[in-house]
Amino acid sequence: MKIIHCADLHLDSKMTANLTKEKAKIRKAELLNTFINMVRFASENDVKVIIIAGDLYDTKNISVTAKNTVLDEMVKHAEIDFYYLRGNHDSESLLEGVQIPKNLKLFGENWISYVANHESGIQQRGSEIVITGIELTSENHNSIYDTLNLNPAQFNIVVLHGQESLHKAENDTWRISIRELKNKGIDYLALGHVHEYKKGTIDSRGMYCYPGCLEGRGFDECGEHGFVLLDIDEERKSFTTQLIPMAYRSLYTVEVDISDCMSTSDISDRIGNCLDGASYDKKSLLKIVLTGDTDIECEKNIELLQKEYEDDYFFLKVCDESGFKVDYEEFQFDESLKGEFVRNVMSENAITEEDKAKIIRYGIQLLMGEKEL
Ligand SMILES: [Mn+2]
Repeated sequence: MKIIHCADLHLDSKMTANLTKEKAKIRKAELLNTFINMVRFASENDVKVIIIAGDLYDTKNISVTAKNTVLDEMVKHAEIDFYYLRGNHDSESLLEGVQIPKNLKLFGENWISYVANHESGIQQRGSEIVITGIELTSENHNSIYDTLNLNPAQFNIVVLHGQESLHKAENDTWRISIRELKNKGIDYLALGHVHEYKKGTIDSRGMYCYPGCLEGRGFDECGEHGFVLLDIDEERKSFTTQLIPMAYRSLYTVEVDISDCMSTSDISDRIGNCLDGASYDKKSLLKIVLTGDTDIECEKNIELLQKEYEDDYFFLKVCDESGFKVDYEEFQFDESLKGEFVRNVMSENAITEEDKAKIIRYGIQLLMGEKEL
């Protein structure tokens, strides 16, 4: 049986951190459309189950569109069972006043187990896939390890939403101890909460996995995003997993070392080389980070660089994290105003080295005739 494991879709995220209102609106629609695409993939590839391991929505106030779209997709695809376990961002409101579709299975504050694809008759042969989950609360998060009871003869998928770690934490509801889940008969632990793809082993039998979010939203969610596809051989109790990229757009942080550049034009060439080498899709969102230390006399106009490249991608911003290097020996015996200025700043003991470099940089820029800094 094929099963999709997704999490952290954060539908209805504001998306305005980097984007204009108009682009944020487009991006919001794309997030929702990627959910539709995932369900379409499931339908076309004979996937029987979609597990949503929390944070389907980003906020409590869900738009009518986002709510309707998710429920309508479920109703339209009666051949797929949806297992939805709520995360720390989800609230009751998705299900308020709506008729729960027959193929939507929910979890609660106590462990609940479902036999996957129950109607198919597979369970009669004693080779069921059982999906078990619990929504963490401040009351239950310490006791879930003792109350979990699985039949080791079955193929066991356990669903949880929280941060994996070795130990549990008394005061942290959203912490999951992998160590305490050892030897419980788990084959696959379907997790949500961590926004990038991550997997590891629980014990000699089982593994845990975070699919990461379905679409990257900010530059802390760079790179490839999608869902995990499990292909389970119920008879042999063996399975494979695979990350299927599904995101419509990707985000990338591109570091560009500008150490020996002397002008905006030099820096632009350097950026151009990096972008050409990586060949990012035009749909991408890019953050160019300038690094390294330039000469204090380097002429550098970030706005111009931004303008030069921003139309080539859906979104691009240039962040200057480069510093300056001051060749003090060069100014030691310089009799010009510049030399005098540098020596004055250098002799100030109350100023940090980093600040000295900045002050010297600004002073030199002014002396060189740059009108606005
Ligand atoms: Mn979460």
